Amino acid sequence: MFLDEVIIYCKAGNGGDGCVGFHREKYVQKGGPDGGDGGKGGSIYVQADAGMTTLIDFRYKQHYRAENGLPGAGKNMFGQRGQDMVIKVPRGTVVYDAESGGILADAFNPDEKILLLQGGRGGRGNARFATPVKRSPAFAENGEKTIERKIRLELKTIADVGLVGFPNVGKSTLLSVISAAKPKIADYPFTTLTPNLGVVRHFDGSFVVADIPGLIEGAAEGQGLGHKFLRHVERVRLIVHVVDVSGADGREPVEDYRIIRNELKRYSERLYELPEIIVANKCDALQDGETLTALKEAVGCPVLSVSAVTRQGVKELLDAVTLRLKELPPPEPIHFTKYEYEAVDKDSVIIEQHNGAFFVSGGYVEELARKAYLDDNDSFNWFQKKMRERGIIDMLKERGAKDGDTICVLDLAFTLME
Ligand SMILES: Nc1nc2c(ncn2[C@@H]2O[C@H](COP(=O)(O)OP(=O)(O)OP(=O)(O)O)[C@@H](O)[C@H]2O)c(=O)[nH]1
Ligand SMILES: [Mg+2]
Repeated sequence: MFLDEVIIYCKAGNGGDGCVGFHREKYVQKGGPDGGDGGKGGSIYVQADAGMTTLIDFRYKQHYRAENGLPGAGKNMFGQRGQDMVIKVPRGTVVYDAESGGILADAFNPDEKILLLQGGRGGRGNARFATPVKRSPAFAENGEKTIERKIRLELKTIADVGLVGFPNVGKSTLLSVISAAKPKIADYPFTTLTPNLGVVRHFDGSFVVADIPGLIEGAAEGQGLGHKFLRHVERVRLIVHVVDVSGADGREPVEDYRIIRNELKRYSERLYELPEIIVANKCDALQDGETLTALKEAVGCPVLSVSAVTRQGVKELLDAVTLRLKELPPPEPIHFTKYEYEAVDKDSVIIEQHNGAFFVSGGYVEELARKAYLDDNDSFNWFQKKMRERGIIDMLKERGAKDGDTICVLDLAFTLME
């Protein structure tokens, strides 16, 4: 079974919570804080697996969760990191955030591990929050909770050559004689229902050919099997356009050729502009030489006369393809800007209180905190001034923060002082 589009649900692991702990030892009355940090949650990666050709496995397993980080412990012990999860996908799978449609990854390079969702940050233990004023903080930070994301996988096969043409023109027959692939072949339209791939070895080189279901006029509007399989030739470097010139089906080769060109154009300009080799197939059954001559005149570029059944012209076709591929740039991944999940709303200010400490988060404060350096007085004053200007100090007071309380923003912990 073949499947080229699926929705799955992925969640990176939560970060482990930080620990509140105090050093204990005989004869030492008040040990310092020694609660360790929580472990980072496992991240989710995708990896192209050359052995896979369909997304069918994802129909049976839709939920993917990486392991959570473990909480920190006393004696400054870090919590264990959650294990990452690697989702294997066929080569050529494009990964989208299903809600926004933004592209997250293109599993193009074999075996490359691509980060999809980052595991949650581990919370910091209380040892990290000790300040000269508050030497024994009795609070720690919670680990970051991650959000489950709805992800869409779309397979866009990676091949060098795409076979396109009307149904029944002999595309699959051609694939079967040039490669070891064993596609279904029969004398009726729409024999091929899903793409077939074949590796062609010619002299000392090789290339991959994709054979897709036949197209008909109006494929763009969903006629026949529609356009949906064209995504499997979207990334090829060269189109081999197969036309039946035998006249056996009562078709007009020139018209057939134009209809298919038009459908390619309607699908995408890029596909339309790809270099093309035209194959006049079924030459063994040519009823009237006129059709072939007419096609050659109409298209204004070389047309290769072939018979997939007798193999006449097949070697010449492979020579021509090999030569053409040599001139063409190597295939490359799609160009895209990775979709970034909105971390926090830019204007939001979130104040959380645990065990007497105030945790402030949100786009603006976090940005400030990244710039500030608390050991430097000027920098710290600047930071506080900005917080005050933005009304964040007032918000903290409204929430009950008093002088001497600890305020935490990202990695910074400081004492509120008026
Ligand atoms: N005489 C002759 N018949 C051919 C040739 N190539 C293919 N055929 C026949 O044409 C019919 C259709 O061949 P397929 O290879 O299934 O055609 P297709 O283009 O893959 O068709 P779809 O999968 O429906 O799009 C079969 O009966 C083949 O035997 C050829 O060179 N000469
Ligand atoms: Mg076929």
